[in-house]
Amino acid sequence: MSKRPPSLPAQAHDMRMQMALRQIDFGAAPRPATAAPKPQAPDDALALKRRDWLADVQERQRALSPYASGLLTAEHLSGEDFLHSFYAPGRPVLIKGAMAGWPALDLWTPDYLAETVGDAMIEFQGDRSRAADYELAKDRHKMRGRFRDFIAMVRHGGNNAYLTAYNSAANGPALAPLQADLGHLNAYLTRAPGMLWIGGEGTFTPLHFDLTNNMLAQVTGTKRVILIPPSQTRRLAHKAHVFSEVRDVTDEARLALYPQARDVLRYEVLLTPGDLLFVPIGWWHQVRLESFATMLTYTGFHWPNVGYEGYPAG
Ligand SMILES: O=C(O)CCC(=O)C(=O)O
Repeated sequence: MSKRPPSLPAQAHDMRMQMALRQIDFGAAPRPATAAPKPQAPDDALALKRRDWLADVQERQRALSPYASGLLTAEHLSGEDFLHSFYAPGRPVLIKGAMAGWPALDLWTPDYLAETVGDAMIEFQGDRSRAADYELAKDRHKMRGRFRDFIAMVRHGGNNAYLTAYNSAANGPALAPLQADLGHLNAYLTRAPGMLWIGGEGTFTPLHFDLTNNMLAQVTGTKRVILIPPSQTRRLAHKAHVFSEVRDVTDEARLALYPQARDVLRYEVLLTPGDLLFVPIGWWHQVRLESFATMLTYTGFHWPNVGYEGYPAG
């Protein structure tokens, strides 16, 4: 008689796997993050080459599985699944349906916004057509005006004026009447308010990454977002702060200047009303408005979100 145990059904195999993972401490409390590593010495070229080599090898390995690479779309994503599959691994995801029922989705037209906020004074980013570095030199472009006039300026398109997350600290009281039109995303986020973006067709945010994890919540209109994993950084001429000299990976003129960016690994998403896009810390992104658009960026996740501490800004 054979001594071999009978083969296990698939479920039992799963259970064994889970037990094994527990034994190697999978269920233990997370270890505190180690201190930020010292920045690389600028002359440590070999170390940088080795790091880039590993990033390429790992990206090729991820490409073996559609579950491990690519941009997934999810519906009915629980907070726990979001944490384990996306937030903790630092992987973007497009979440559909989570904003269903938010009154803003029906209400936020340019006319409604202008009527609701009226002549309250707001801060926005202006005069952007004058200088290509309008994101890097944010402070130089801060302007003030009546909200109604701002809407009149952006409703017909152009990249000259944009109300951005950077202006949100100054705009809290003026924009407060819009709060009642927003719902909550309790599975992923605390009740900390989001930061509002309002702009017209053709508005463009150049390629950069953020020092926090961000949840983008599209309310009105459409935005085309290009996402590029951190593994591609060496192709993106990363010099000033969190910006890429390439600026726009769809612009032939820029690609002619930075040809290494032509074959960068990238994902493209069209954000439509009611979509959430999770953009993990360090993921490059550029955004183009394809119509008048309003969106909120949230950073108040239920889990730590403090990557900016210790960033070697240069
Ligand atoms: O929507 C935009 O123009 C830019 C959004 C963005 O970069 C962000 O929220 O991190």
